[in-house]
Amino acid sequence: MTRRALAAAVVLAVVLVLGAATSSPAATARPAAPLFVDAREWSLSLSRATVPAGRVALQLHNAGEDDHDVWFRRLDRRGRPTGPTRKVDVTTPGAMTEDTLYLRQGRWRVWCSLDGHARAGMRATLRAR
Ligand SMILES: [Cu+2]
Repeated sequence: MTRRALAAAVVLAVVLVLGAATSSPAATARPAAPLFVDAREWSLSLSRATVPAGRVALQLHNAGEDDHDVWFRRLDRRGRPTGPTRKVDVTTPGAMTEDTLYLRQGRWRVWCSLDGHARAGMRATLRAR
């Protein structure tokens, strides 16, 4: 095999390996589970109480008159917050924010982080399983 043919064979092999990599299980995994959150004064309404654990395609719609966001934190078996907080950006009235979150299996506290909003009722619980 000439040096040039060898180089071409190497390039072809690399292309084939990369092609196989892009069709790996990660690319064919189930799509993110949709979750719609409707925020207003003073409630957070979730489109479902349970989502499959894993990727969640979240749509936060602000149906209120003030800014709102939505944060998620996993609860341990005793109901205590554990692990990092997943944060979805502050969303202005009438706007929609889309984000993909990764939610481990378990119970998640969901709330609006703006001052006093959770206390006023903008909180919910979501189960991932
Ligand atoms: Cu709020």
